[in-house]
Amino acid sequence: MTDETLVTYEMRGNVALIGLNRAAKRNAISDRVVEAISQAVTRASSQAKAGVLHGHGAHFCAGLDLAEHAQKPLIDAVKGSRRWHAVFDQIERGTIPFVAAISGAAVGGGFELAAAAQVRVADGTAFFALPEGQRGIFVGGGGSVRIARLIGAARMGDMMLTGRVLTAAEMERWGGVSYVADTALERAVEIAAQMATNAEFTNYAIINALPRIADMSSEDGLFTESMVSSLASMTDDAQVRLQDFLEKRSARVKDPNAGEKA
Ligand code: 1HE
Repeated sequence: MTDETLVTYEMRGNVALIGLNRAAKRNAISDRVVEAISQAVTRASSQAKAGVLHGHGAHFCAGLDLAEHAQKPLIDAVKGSRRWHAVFDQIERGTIPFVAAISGAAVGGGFELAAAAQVRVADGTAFFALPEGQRGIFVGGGGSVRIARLIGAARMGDMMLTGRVLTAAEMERWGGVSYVADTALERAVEIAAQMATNAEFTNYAIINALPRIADMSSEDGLFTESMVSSLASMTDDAQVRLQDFLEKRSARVKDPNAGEKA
């Protein structure tokens, strides 16, 4: 099997769809899958304005390929985990925003992959678990940082200690997904297409400045925010878009309650 078939790549308008394609193994992530994700993300970063991560078949991703992992010497396990970190970092702090479309299992490393995207959409078939405790291993794909920040370290610890499995609705209440939709992939593509219409510099700043500012002291964060916002205002894109608004050529923010007002 070539790496192109382990992970599919499709352009839809200016959105890149990156699909894990090992349905027979529930899209478990082997070393080669990690490299195929990296290649696809690199390609999307130069060709697309937003990306969608999804899984072919019924499941998003069953996590680390346990068959491959069981054979690994300690040093290869460390190198493997560090490679996951580097590749998932390309998604979390790259150049374009990503939406994870979650159907079926988002388990272990699958949830870690979803946590690297900027936005997560799940449908009614989705379920979330961190069964590392039962497998005698630990998260190694960045979950102890990303998932802990997303849902809180206490909830993540609960998932890992008890092995509990959460539905999409439960994970939405915990803040681990932002949207629950009828069809995760369709909704994710819509959201990505919307993001793709934003100013490129602003998207870049959202992706790269927000997580860094979250790691800073308030004082450093506020200073960095002033620098980034001033830079954004200097772009040609900002000048054009601000004029468009002032001269009533662009859409206003839509009031979701407008229909109820009589
Ligand atoms: C796998 C994997 C895998 C399935 N590595 N081969 N992840 C887990 O502990 C989750 C393990 N998987 C499952 O619990 C279930 O497979 C699912 C709930 C996701 C799906 O269940 P089901 O009934 O649809 O499929 P299945 O029959 O369990 O699996 C189908 C095949 O996929 C089967 O192989 P086959 O050769 O017998 O057909 C499974 O062995 C294979 N398969 N999941 C390898 N994960 C960077 S650190 C991250 C740490 C973690 O990710 S820990 C969590 C690992």
